[in-house]
Amino acid sequence: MASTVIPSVYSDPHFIGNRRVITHLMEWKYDDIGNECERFLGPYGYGGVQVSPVNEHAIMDGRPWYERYQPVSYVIQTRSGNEQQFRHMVQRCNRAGVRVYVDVVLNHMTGGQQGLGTAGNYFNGHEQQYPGVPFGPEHFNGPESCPTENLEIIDWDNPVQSRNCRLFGLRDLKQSCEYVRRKQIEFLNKLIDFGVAGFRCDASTHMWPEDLQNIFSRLNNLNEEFFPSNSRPFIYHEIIYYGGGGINPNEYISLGRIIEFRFWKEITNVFRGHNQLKWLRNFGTEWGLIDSSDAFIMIDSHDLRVGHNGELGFNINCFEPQLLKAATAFMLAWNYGIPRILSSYRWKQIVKDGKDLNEWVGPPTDLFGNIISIKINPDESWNNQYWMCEHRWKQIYNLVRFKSIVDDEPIINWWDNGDNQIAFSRGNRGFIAFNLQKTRLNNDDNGNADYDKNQLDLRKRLQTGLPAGTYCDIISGDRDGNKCTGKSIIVDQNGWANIYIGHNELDVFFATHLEAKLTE
Ligand code: LM2
Ligand code: CA
Repeated sequence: MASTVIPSVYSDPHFIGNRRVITHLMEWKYDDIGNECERFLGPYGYGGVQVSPVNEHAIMDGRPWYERYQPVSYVIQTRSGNEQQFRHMVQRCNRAGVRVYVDVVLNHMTGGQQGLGTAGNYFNGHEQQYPGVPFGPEHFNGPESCPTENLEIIDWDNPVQSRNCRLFGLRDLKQSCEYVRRKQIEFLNKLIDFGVAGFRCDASTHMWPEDLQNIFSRLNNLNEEFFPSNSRPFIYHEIIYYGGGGINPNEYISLGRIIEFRFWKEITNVFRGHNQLKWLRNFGTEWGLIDSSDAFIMIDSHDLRVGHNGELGFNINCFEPQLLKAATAFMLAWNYGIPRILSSYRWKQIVKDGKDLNEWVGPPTDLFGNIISIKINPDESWNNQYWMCEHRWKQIYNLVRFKSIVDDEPIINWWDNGDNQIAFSRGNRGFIAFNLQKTRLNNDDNGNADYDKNQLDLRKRLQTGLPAGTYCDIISGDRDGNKCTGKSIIVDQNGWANIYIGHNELDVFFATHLEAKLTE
């Protein structure tokens, strides 16, 4: 049983204080991330930042975002910056109370092409030559270890194929080889010594758990300048699993946390109106998900946003901001796993036959191909023609704070209307309600045309669990000194309050917590 498993030594994110949430500043430059740690992530209570792969990768035509998933060497140099800049960023973020996690691609190098990497190293994928490391053909899986004719993964549920054959033609490293392990350990230890708190492990399904175990066990403890002694790196694994056969995430549980794709899928399904909100009452292990203490969760990601994994039109991304905020709100309010918010750049989505023709488009650049910096204006707006900055959306950062405030308090006072309105408290520290009744009806084609519009509103006296007082809604507004800029509720001596979420409101949820309470 999962609950008897000892939590992995790699499952602690090393957040400072009661910080609880990670954001992925996809493709951001290190100087910009350093600034953002100091001026926003630190002050607004984010626990950590995930950075896109930092090591040298193939330069591809048109500079797609996914070129960063084609390593050429372990030299730290990309369009996000060089080693000095990375190192400086890590120090600044740690000092601002924000941990840094690096996306590491250990499974493979490039596809079959040849060319130059971002640090100027030549490579030849066809011949499996990577002099920048150096790696040669003997360091890759081939016919002796991969049983398929063309060395590609064909049966994804077959462990030998999945681990020893090529993922989309990407040259597959032989991690059973001591030399390969040593090169990867050197790279990871360098990052650790710079002060990172851990890693997102790309394509974990395609690597043998025993190879990863060997590599991780030889990693340094985290840098004592920033972490308590004997701290182990935090590691979270990409393992796409929806139940049934195939490679089971349990194989990786001793190696860190698992990115729980079932969490993403079930929540997306509900918020898209394909399942009723009321069922979420016991959402978690009772739905077959892994233990909360082993889980890492998300609503959107660098892949999902363009329909890599999942499906365009199902996946929720920045082009449906209200839906993204609502699903993210549930993720942040529920007591499960470690949440990550994708913060993306803008691209022109062109949907054709269920595919985004611009799925490849990389970060915004100037005429010379340099990534454009984030620019924050005096009124706190930013150059949003380039950067979406989901982590700066008020509904999202206010719930990042909510999560810190409610801490590990249990979910109590669950209420639902038997359909698509729900509410719950987090102990006596926070309260949230959702009204997706309208969304459901929008997607409901079974002809409820004469449905009473009033029934679409959530208008109900509910138990909030909160101490008596006046509380500001942190979604429609905020607390500003001793007044509310948006909605407010009055909680009586017994914790009850009138809650209202109109069916035509922009945000379909209401939330408040102890720090949004007005003084008497
Ligand atoms: C991942 N997790 O396990 C990342 O989340 C995902 O973004 C990576 O794929 C994948 N593993 C490999 O690191 C991305 C992208 C792919 C892209 C690869 C390599 O989603 O589309 O594949 O990076 O850049 C691209 C082409 C593909 C081609 C391949 C090899 O899209 O058509 O396959 O390069 O040249 C022939
Ligand atoms: Ca592999």
